[in-house]
Amino acid sequence: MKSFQLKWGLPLLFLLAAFPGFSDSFIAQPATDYGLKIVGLSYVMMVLCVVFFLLVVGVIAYSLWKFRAKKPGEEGVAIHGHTGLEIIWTVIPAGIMIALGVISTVLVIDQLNPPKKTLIVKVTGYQFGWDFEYYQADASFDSGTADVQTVRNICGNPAVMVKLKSLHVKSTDEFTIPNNTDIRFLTSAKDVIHSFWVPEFLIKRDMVPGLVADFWVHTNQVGEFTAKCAALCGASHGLMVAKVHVVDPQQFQTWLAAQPVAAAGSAPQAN
Ligand SMILES: [Cu+2]
Repeated sequence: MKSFQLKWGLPLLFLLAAFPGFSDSFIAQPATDYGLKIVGLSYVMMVLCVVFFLLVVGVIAYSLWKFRAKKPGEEGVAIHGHTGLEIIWTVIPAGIMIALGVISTVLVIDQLNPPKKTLIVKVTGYQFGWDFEYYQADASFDSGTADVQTVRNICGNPAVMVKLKSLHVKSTDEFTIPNNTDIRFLTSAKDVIHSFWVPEFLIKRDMVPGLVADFWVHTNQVGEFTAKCAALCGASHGLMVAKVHVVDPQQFQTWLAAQPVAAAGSAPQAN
């Protein structure tokens, strides 16, 4: 039974994962443009894995059968070297690896170049909850031309970054963002290392005290999702979940206007 699992378990898992319906349990359905690209790339890699696994195992199985010793004591056919084949099975995998590397690099670089105008949501993790602050660049400030570190540092500087609202209340367990909008998340932590993860965004950032890490997404789906802390951060780590409401932009403005402003001086200082 064990050998059956070893032989067939993994390829079976790959095959099942290639079906979109079944793969929901492995990879979340993307709710952002970036998520779509990541899932697309994952499927391309998955299909390549399955194809090459079957190809290699198929050739091995065929060779075992074809070139077997047919009678007791008889030697199997000994074959050594085939320059043409060796070139093919070196060049093709190398080409695929380079192509996947280039595509992955493009996706990484994409994260380093957020659009010029984004809604900025600063998320601060603490034991055991989240603080959410909303910022928008002042009209005179072009966040697209400022380097990443500058944008990370300017939150809270009213000269360039307008704080729209702070949802700093103990145990904030939900927040709202607009659909069809470029949103830049700046993440940090107050006490220990946390990790901000919304599975449907297909991107995750570790939240380290004293550092601000960012990522950006373009939301493309209205719905309710769950933000989770993805770093074991203490006894009540499991309670660090927050509902994410992605709503129409007009609805977002209404929601934001209705939020009470956090008391002065209570805003978290994480960076
Ligand atoms: Cu945590």
